Amino acid sequence: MQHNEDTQTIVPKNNFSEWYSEILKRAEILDVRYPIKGVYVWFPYGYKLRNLVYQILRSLLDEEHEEVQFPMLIPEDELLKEKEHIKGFEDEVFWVTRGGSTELEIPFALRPTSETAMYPVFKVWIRSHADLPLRVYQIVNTFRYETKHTRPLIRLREITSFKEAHTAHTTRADAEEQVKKAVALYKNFFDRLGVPYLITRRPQWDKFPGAAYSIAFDTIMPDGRTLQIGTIHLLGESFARTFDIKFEDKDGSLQYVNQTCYGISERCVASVIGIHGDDHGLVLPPTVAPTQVVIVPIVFSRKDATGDDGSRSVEAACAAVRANLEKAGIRVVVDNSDERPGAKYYHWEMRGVPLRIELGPRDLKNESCILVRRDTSAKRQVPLNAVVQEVQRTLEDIQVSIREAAHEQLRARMYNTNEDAAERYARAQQGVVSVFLCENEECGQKLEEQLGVSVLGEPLVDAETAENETSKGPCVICAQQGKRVYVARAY
Ligand code: A5A
Repeated sequence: MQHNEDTQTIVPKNNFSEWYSEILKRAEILDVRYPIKGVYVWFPYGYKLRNLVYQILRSLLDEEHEEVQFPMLIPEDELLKEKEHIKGFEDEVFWVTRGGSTELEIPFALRPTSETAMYPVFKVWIRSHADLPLRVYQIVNTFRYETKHTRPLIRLREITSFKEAHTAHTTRADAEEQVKKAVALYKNFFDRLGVPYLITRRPQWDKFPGAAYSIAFDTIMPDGRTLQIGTIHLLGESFARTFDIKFEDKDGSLQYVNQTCYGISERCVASVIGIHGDDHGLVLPPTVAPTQVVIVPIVFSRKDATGDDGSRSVEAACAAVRANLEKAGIRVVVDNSDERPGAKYYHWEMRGVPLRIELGPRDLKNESCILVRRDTSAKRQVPLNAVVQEVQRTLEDIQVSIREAAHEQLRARMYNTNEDAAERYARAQQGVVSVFLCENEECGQKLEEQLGVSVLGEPLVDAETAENETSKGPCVICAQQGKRVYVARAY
């Protein structure tokens, strides 16, 4: 292990855009030097983080879904079948038009999402009510010719880690039930990442192309802009009618299936990085940290390291601590490189390792070591014979406290400024503003223009608070009856 990076301080996080680029590079998450716009390369460390995040997502999905893999190429005629859908995507599709030097008779689209790849096959898979519900997912790359400013992990032209789930049901009620389950699943997922979210129903004029309605998870990034980190769509029968997906019901009649789909991309990794990181680099929740504990031997001479004089060596003590932590299922490394301790601290802090153990000759004499938390920098002396329990307990503490800190940040960026137009404008530059808006698309667009924001939609509240009397009021644009909506500058 050689850490060659310079140890100069990084751009402070309050300059979020530059901080973000610098962290992706210095923590070796993503290499942005690939020569296609919006297309990037995962570094090994970044990919380890990505895999741990997706392992959580996978384990949640595996409870009720089966994993599949569909082709990346979609024949043009299938892609064009669903009129609403293609209207939404036509400007974003990459096309394969040649095989070698031969023009293809039917061009192939690179999937921007896989409804039109999957549903012609659902038609032949689904025969009877006994085949339903069908619940599948895949984690694949998808391609979107994004014209807005591209950004690593946030707005990609090749989305490398697109998790899309697709379900089919006998009734609309069952499909709506699935939407609720998907919301619960995404809540669970983001909770484990310590990423706070707002859940809204998108305005009808901004739903997923082809859906009956769309529900979105958004988080607030440190610059006050929201990032949509997941969406859940009730498709109803629209795709079933287009792709003729029918099942034979118990009474022998043929019925269209009712569908849902829901997706998450590597934006979930961007949210972990953006929300928890600080001026020293990444701060990773223990659940997804590729290395949860780094052990740094503090040695001043060869003798300290190896115990030449017959005393117990620091090296051996570090190896023993590592073995015990590994046995307890903790992801741990010992940094035996030739760097100075300070350079090692810098290296592992940048990578967000939640806990550092420092162990030197003096600690060894006391049969103890020092635990240092990445999130608070708090140091504590811990007896070597209790190190496993102490590490486990501290990792749990860190998980909880970085999640709470993130929720605190989110709450601090939520503003309720229905009354004053100037204040509304000012607040919309800093976070999420809640206002009343009617369902008219023109009012939505006027508001978006006035404030330079996006309408996220109507917040979804728990059943107990649904009666909240302030959820309705006069539209800020036309003064007709409106509903409470969130607006914000969005990525
Ligand atoms: N078939 C459904 C699931 C679908 O495609 N929905 S979606 O278009 O809303 O995409 C799902 C999620 O992928 C979005 O909520 C967003 O978080 C993410 N996403 C969309 N476009 C992206 C892009 N260009 N780069 C990175 N992530 C993107």
